[in-house]
Amino acid sequence: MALTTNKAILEWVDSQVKMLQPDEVVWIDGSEEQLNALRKEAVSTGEMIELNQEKLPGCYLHRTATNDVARVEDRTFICTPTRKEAGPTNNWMDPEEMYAKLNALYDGAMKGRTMYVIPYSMSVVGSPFAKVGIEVTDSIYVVLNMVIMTRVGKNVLDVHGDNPEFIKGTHAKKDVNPEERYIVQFPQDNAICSVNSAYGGNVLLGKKCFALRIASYLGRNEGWMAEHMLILGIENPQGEIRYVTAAFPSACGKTNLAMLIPPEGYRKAGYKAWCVGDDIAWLRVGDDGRLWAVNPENGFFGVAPGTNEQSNPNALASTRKNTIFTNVCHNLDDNTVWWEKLDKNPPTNAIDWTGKPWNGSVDKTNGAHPNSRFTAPAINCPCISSEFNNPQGVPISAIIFGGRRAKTAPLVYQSFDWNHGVFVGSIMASETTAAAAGAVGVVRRDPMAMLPFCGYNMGDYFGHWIEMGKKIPHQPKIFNVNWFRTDDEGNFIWPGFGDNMRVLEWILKRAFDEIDAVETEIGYMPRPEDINIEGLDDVTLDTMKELLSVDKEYWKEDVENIKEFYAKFDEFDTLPQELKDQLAALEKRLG
Ligand code: GTP
Ligand code: SPV
Ligand code: MN
Repeated sequence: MALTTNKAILEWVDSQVKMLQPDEVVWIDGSEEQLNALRKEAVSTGEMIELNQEKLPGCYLHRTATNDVARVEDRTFICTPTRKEAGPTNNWMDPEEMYAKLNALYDGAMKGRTMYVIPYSMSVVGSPFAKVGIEVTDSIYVVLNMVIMTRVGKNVLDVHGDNPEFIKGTHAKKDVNPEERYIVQFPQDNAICSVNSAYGGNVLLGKKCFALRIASYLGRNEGWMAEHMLILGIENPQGEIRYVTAAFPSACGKTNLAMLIPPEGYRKAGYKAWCVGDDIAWLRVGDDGRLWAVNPENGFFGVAPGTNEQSNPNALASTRKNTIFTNVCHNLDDNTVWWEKLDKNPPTNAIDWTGKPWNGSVDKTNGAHPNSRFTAPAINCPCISSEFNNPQGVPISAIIFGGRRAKTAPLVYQSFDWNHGVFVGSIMASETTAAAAGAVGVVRRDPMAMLPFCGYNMGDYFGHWIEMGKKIPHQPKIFNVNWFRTDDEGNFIWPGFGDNMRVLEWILKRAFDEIDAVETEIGYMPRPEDINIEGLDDVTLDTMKELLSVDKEYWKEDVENIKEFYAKFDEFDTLPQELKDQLAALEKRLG
């Protein structure tokens, strides 16, 4: 039975039923009863495996098809009336042509199946900044993940009333044929279409498709920003909490930094860290002239491999109940889960992520897929911020960009000002990871970590950043970090994880004008002795000198590469003059 009398929603759901022709339509009201029935059904069909309910209460395992394990950027489209609006970095197709293609794929796609109608809110239900979406899907896995990742249920519709505005999301699993897989955004229509996938970012339409691609488009029109950023609060011994956001590309450390545990010396002194978000931030200028951030999500869709008691105990703790694991290794001995680097004892009697028997003591293959994930409720996180459900969000003092760079980028530097900071974000580059299908470890430019997520012309997106700067009387300072510098043997030099607190301390001091810096060609930098290395065994002042060194030859090479990247925007001439000037100034400083 429909859970609303909202005409616009009912009409749209009707149109979906006509097209997809499901046998049955079920509205998701968000009740535990209904969800429990769905869990039972998914277990009975083998879609999900119920894990050891003593060790992992409320936890389930799901395996996707082996060809459906990551976002598919080459099959992701922004369909705007003109190619110029989508810009040179997005795949584009004429909306009419794309709708025709999708309608053919969707025609009767749910025959013999049930269509679930998921009403959900991104951000706190009914808050002035929340936005409502309806996703229809034929996958229980999608329903149960959306319930964790967003705010789902009848109350969303009740609060929404007759409001005709909502984001339409259509997902049909079909037979997950990669040749006919499409992830499509129609920004002008507030519509998202996904077909032939059942994996994460491709099908949990509230996440990348809505909260980044569609929201970035809305943000530009409405004067706010949707960014691929974590939100973190650092509490000092005086009890004052200062907040930062950080944009790193997929699988480059957002969840880890967002849940950081300060090193022992800091904890003893009284420092604490609070997680507000680990992947997406919606940013607005507050009445007080500061930039405020909310996390529109309600859970974490985090990378499992590498998560352990040392690297990220808060993430691990978050996954101990009411969590869905996707494509991890199934330990048959005690019906639990395992992934690479969870501990040094891989199970010997297990099923790997592909569904085959696996023995960790002899098999050289991965037990878990490198992009295997956990979907965990945010409230599970021991360090979740008390502001997590504050509809106003938190005020941001620093914006941090970063990526995986073996050599070029130093551990940390600060931009000279806002526009230079936008430039620093626009020239971000990082080695690709398993979060997206395709080659891993190739350096590519990924401005603001938004290359796969910007819902319109990225040149205009840079322009929006510059315009926003003018509207923020108390601008956050902008920084760049690189946790991934390597030595000649390819080992990471910086210990990373909790020790990143040492770099955050410098960043926050700079944000509040509490410490001087060295002016260099690329920006302001700490003196090597300005980063606290007390208690670190393997890091000396010489290590810090190396981590903070800037090789001008690498940077001159980088400038050539940036020019090539920027040249992409010549076609529609959307690159702001401010960024062209910044690049020329950098080249001049490098000599
Ligand atoms: P998405 O969810 O894809 O957006 O990824 P993310 O940015 O949240 O990345 P996440 O924190 O899950 O980290 C991904 C990988 O980077 C994991 O394998 C981590 O172990 C590794 N990693 C994270 N932080 C650090 C760090 O400070 N140093 C090093 N060397 N590795 C790190
Ligand atoms: C990312 O790839 O940046 C993720 C995972 O956070 S997904 O939801 O698949 O996009
Ligand atoms: Mn992400």
